[in-house]
Amino acid sequence: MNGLPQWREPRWQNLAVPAGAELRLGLDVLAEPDALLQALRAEIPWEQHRLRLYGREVASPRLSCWIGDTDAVYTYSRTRFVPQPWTPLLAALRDGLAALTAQRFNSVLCNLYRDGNDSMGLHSDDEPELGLQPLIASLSLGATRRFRLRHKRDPARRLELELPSGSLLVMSGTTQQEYRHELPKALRVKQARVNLTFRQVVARG
Ligand SMILES: O=C(O)CCC(=O)C(=O)O
Repeated sequence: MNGLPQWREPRWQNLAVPAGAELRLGLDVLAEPDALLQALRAEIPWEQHRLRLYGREVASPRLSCWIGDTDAVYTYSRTRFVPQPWTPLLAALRDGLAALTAQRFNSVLCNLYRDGNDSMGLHSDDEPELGLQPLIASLSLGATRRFRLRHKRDPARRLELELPSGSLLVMSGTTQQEYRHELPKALRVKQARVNLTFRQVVARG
């Protein structure tokens, strides 16, 4: 890949979205997603975060990095993350996504799933510093992985999606208030995947 990411007109999918969730899935939003993944693997200062689960500290099953404006401090899993500075590629992606979604983003949580053993457990992005109805723009690069959404109280309201390389999932409205989401392990998957969730932190965490 030469230089900055090249955007394409998204192909928006028709999704049978359960009540209370607002989701849009755009396919092929980037010209060279796999080359972009390689560039981001090299450019981002990946870390293995420590998470607190059931009173124990465990190593997160993926590599991550919280990047953003200096005041976009974010707390999740009872850990406070001070942002790393924007890299050139992430700043270009942020600006492209702002144009595509008509929303400003001051931060991005980057996750690197090295293969299908890496995962993210069921959670919602409902931290107070994201505001009541956050719009989260989630870009996926590399291996196709399954994404699951489950209502917090009604087990009948659920959705499973495949997120291919170069796809953009936009979550908004009451999705985070009403639903949890996860990226389960997929042991047959040997390739890496990078996921970038662009967010707007509205108050200090
Ligand atoms: O990797 C994914 O698609 C999910 C990421 C996610 O749930 C998050 O960053 O909150």
